[in-house]
Amino acid sequence: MIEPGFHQPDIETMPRPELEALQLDRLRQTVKTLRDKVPFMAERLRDVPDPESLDDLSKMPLLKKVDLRDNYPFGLFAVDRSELARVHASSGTTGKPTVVGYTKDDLDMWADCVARCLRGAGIEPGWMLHNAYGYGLFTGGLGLHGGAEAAGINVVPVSGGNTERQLMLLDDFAPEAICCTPSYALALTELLGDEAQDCSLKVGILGAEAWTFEMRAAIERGLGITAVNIYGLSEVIGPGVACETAAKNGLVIMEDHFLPEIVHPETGEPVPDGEVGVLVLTSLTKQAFPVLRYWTGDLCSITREPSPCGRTHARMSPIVGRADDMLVIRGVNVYPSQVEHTLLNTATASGNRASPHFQLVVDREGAMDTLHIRVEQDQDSPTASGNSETDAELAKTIQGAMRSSLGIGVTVSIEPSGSLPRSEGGKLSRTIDQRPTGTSL
Ligand code: DLL
Repeated sequence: MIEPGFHQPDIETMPRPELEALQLDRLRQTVKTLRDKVPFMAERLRDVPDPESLDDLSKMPLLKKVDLRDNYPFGLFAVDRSELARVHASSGTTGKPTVVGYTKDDLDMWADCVARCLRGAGIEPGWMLHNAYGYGLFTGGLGLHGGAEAAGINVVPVSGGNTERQLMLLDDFAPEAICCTPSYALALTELLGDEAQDCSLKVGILGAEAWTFEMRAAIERGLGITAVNIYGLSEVIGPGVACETAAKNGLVIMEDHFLPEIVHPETGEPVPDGEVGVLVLTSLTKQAFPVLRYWTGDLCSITREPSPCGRTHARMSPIVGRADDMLVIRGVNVYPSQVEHTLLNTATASGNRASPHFQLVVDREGAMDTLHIRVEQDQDSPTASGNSETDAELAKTIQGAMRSSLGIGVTVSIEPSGSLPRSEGGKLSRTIDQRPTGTSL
């Protein structure tokens, strides 16, 4: 039986009135920093009074992904670039990524948040953590890494991919804990087969994509572990904004650093605790890239009831969906608009042989998500002959372009011109998601 531990018990169990006073103080400081240091935000906040209470937050302007894109790369940072200790990035809605920055203090705060997640999941100092999240611009690998070090957990920086080597290291090093996306955990479970039962793992910290109760059951049964759900997004910090404890009763939000609101997806008005809406997050202590009311696009509900384990911070439900068309494929965020952008550039570069009509088919093979892009032949192109050799060449060019812009491998097929659905006046969904639906975690 895995028991939740603590990393910063005084903060994690702080009485709510004290926590809320701290939040208001920090919120006022964050607003001041934004007014003083970020011209774009100073303009946005020009006619907005300072918050007198936490309830005033809902009267302040929202920050959306498009604002980050418009200020690419460093326009929303509140410190000089010489004060940055690190930058990360995640996929944007067009070809450009969303860039986020950290000071040394930000990195320490982030590490403490992730350390709370790891200890809460029942991982003990001195255990070994096999970290199979990708290291690089993605926040997963280095985010979990910093948290493990802060908690005194021995971290193996395996990163993603090379499954053969992962299996060998799991066998040889005998780690007690693993972190990776749920779909990768399921893939490993299936590959290990009967051997999975003998593996050394006790705890899994899985997230970066939505998963289901069925997936959790299969992973826990297969590997003989307790698997907890970790949530986060680069714009706010990365992994560790919230995480389930080993008791698995909601994802505890690190509320002394991130102030959550749930708002109606269309009106943006606050919805009561317990009701599903869009999660909006405000950072309370970040120095390099403070965010006020960041619209995550993730749908969930929250409760502020204290948890049986003594934690007083609000807890969120698992993410039940997205309010926009972002797809999360093998933990990587993909926007149809980003595919379109890449396709248009490639089409021009390749002599206009592809049209801007495309369809995304998302599926699951074994445990892994797959993305297939169907692209229409441009009927005016001189090479639009339906010639299979030219088509194969074009598909290969697009595949290469997608790999570098989306950061994941995809398959591409060239379809006859006019064969893909067109909008009939209303919204055209360019995505067919054939992944089996289970009960969302
Ligand atoms: O995915 C950070 C992360 C790394 C979280 C490792 C957990 C573990 P981004 O690449 O910016 O950051 O993607 C953030 O991924 O807005 C959600 O839509 C989705 N997401 C993240 N965690 C979960 C989860 C990282 N546990 C976007 N359940 C978010 C469902 C998740 N969706």
